[in-house]
Amino acid sequence: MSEAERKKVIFSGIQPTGVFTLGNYVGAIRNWGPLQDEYDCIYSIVDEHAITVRRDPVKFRQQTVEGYALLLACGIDPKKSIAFIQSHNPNHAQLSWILGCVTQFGELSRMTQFKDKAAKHADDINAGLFTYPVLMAADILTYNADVVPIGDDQRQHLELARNIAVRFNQRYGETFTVPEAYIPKVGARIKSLQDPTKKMSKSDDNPNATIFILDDKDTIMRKFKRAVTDSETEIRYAEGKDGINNLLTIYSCATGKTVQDAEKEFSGFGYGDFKAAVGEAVADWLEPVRTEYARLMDDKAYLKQCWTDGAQRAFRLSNKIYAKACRKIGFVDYR
Ligand code: AQP
Repeated sequence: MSEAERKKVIFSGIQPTGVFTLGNYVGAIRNWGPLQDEYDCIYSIVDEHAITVRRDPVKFRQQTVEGYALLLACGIDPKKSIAFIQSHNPNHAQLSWILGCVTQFGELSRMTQFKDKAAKHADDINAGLFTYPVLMAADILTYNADVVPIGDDQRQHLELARNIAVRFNQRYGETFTVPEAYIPKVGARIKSLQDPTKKMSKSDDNPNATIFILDDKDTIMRKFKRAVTDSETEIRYAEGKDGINNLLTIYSCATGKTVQDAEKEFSGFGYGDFKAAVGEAVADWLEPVRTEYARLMDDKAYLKQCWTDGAQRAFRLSNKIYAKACRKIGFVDYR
């Protein structure tokens, strides 16, 4: 197949650290489904990344199965795309070791996620937390992915993956594709409903801060009702109005309307009515995901069949690139 005929390759992943949030959905996963026709897509539940924080094994195994079901419920078709669990393909961890040897300590020390997570988990600043971005580079480079759809918080990690690819290629000869980030224009960083200067996160201690994509309508309405806004009365997107900006962004993503149209629609409304309208829109938007998730969780045999098939396809595909990297670096061939 000529280079012009080859479909571009997409890789992206999400950690099975709990039910996905509205932030994960808006910033990442809702974009993954529509890309499946145009690209060769590889989507992963990245369980190896998740163990950088200590987890209860029983709960973690359950969350990984749930995460996989959520991936499919969000529109990933395991026939069109490769949908698999990261630890089922050993090439990620193996390549990560090689890439770690072309990554500088100083580069990893500058990663803001490491600094944030190290502060949050001060009693367990393990080496995995530090080398997390190298594993992420391996996830992407082992498939020679061209494009990586991510939220804005992953921009710095993606930039590092690009630098690692360039450095390896310069040192050992052309091996890896240098990936491009695909970051949505609207909704790249959905903020906490309780502190709209912070990103919405799965592990926020405040249950009202985060919308989980399996929340029922009453819960969604209640959380939006309590969302922190400001002391003004005007619904417009402006500097210093983080809470309202976040709600306008969410409404725009849930309805497909622009932020400007949303501002016009709610001109003259009170904050209370606006919050209720955002809640309604989000609940309606997420309803099909909840229904499909319940259906999939009733058919574990099907899920297992999908992730087994996904693992085999992911392994086959990544093997070629991993073997090439081994050759280039000077490892003795045994195949
Ligand atoms: N708030 C967000 N807005 C937009 N995009 C987001 N993403 C995450 N949060 C937002 C994007 O979702 C993808 C998967 O992210 P992840 O697996 O790294 O998980 P996470 O939710 O980002 O992890 P947390 O919240 O940091 O986990 P906890 O709370 O367990 O520590 C990525 O593409 C990310 O950009």
